[in-house]
Amino acid sequence: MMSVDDPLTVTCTAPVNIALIKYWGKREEDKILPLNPSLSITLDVADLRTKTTVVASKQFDRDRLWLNGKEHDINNKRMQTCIRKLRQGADDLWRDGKLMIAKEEWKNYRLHIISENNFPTAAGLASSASGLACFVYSIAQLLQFKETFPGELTTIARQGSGSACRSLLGGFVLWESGTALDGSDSIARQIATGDKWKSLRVIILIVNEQQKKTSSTAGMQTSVQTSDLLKFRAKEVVSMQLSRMRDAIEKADFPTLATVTMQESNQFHACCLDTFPPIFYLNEVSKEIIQFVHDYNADNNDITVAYTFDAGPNAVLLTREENLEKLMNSLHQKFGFFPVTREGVTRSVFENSQ
Ligand code: 2P0
Repeated sequence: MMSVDDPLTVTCTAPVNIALIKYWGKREEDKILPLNPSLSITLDVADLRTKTTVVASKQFDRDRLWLNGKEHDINNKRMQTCIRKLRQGADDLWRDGKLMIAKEEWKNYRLHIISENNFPTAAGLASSASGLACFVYSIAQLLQFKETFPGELTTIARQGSGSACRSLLGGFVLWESGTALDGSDSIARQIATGDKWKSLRVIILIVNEQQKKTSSTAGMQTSVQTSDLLKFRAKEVVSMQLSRMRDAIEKADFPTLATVTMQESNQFHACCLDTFPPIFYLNEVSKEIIQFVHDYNADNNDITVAYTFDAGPNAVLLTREENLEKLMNSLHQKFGFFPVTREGVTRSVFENSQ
């Protein structure tokens, strides 16, 4: 039997994804099964990303986790579920004799996980998505995890944080709500690559870097309990908007993509307002940006820019390359700041720098 190197090290990066059709609300809390399907675009991993190094050693006395230089408790339920599921997956490989490493030896290994974001954490910029996607992917690499069905890894990342399942894939990504009780069909899959729409650009306007007051997890729980609008949305609205969006992606129809994106953002924030007590993620600057986008499109007599906001005041704008310079100048004139990033949708997902 081969002996395992000690320490073993894997470093991976995972990108942020931005939801165009929003996930808000779970039908099952423990397995993180969503009320409705969602659809996102994955940003280029070069800009907004999490980088995670996992070191496994027999010299370590326990598993430990550092996030942006500060130690965090790794014994939270979600991370432990992900680690357990990944180890189970590796168990199957051991049974099949596909791993060169003695199973008994693995038991003596402990993990040190060092993770850092190159953007504000928990400010509504999808840090939990890239963070948990990277956490799961890095450990999967270390354990040489092989999927037993397509999308299995996304079902594990989903149990770390719902939106994380979408960050395992590039381009346009659909997260199915699924119907199975065990969550095995609530997977994320790519529905179009970034190449499908090379001219698409994403601009991020940092309005406030502070951590949000209401976490997404807590906020959506209260919404599920109290918002009638959220129930109506999940039942009557999302499937229609999803089909319009998929059609728009297929045809590279920007005005429709933009319209549905803005309507989705607005309905998500309307659900937050319909939650009791209400949740306010947008601030006055966010609202000015919304007004700016509608005025800009009206002045141009065309829909050339869209906004979307997640669980925070920061804006994500979508436009096409040919409109980028003019839009950036207008933004600068109006708000006096330049966006921090402007990325196309790309196919780049992970680099494994082991
Ligand atoms: C989304 N958001 O689709 C929506 C839009 C925020 C607004 O996914 O409880 O951090 O870990 O599953 O994934 C935020 O939710 O929540 C989110 P959990 P998560 O991107």
